[in-house]
Amino acid sequence: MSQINIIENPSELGAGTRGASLGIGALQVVARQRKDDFFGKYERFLVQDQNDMLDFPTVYPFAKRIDGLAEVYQNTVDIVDFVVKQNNFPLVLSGDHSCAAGTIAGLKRAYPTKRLGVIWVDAHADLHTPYTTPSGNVHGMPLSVVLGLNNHECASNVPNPNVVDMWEELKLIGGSSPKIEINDLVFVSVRDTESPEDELIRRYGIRNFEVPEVREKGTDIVFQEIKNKLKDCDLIYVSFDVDSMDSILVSKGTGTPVENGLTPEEAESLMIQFATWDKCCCIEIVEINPCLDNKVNRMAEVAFDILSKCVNTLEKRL
Ligand SMILES: [Mn+2]
Repeated sequence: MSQINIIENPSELGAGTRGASLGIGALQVVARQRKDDFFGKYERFLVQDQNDMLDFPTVYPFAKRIDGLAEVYQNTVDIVDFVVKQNNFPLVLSGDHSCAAGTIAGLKRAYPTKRLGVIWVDAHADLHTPYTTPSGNVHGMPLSVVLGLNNHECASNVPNPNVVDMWEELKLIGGSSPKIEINDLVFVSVRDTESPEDELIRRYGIRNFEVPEVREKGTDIVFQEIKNKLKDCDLIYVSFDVDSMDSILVSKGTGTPVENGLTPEEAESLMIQFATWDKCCCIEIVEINPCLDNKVNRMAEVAFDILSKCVNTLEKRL
């Protein structure tokens, strides 16, 4: 019988504001305040971060600290692969969302022949590339890494040849590229995008369950529709960026807070249902930033509630 393993990846190299590396600690504070043994009862693995690179300027403005991210991804791949090969379930707690491309690379290494579907619960589409990024922050690019996209059609930047090489290498970490098919990606709650991303969403017809649709149909129907959309996938990875939730209802304790998001109840209901799905092989939660929280540690409290209920559901299933 398989067990949950916690993988902690505190990398925040991809974020534009500082503090996402403290998100895991913020969750731990909540667990301890509630005398919940969440962090004590599962085996835990720590990804080696490269956050000391943040003490120096980056020389790659269109993919900031991409050199350090390659190392983080390699380490993530090894750990995810190890956990899966022990027949355990990787529950990944990460800093910024760039970490997710390393997790997906690890899943692909562990399951090279399986068709992997991705449910991306996020305010953002994370479909930028070094050619299109307005900020250079790689947490806006992880889906392009795993989809193998460049989006030259919408290019506004000319990254230097070193970055081009590193970007192509990043896509190959974990074995092959692309790691997922674009039809096997579903967005939930994406509502803050830029035109190069909108163009990709249009070009490929990426399905986005926007907040009004989730509210109107209800989370049960949305889950059934997602299941149907991804029915040909063998395995499903769920990436939960806490900025998918409404920044007014929850808090601003995340790198890029956005209003008009999911309620905590909607997010929880969806995440629990994803956890019931036998194809769900990995769940990751990202972008909790206690340094930015305008309500003390509220984002971590809400995220911990969701995480605990997901874990209860997983335990019944595994
Ligand atoms: Mn994100």
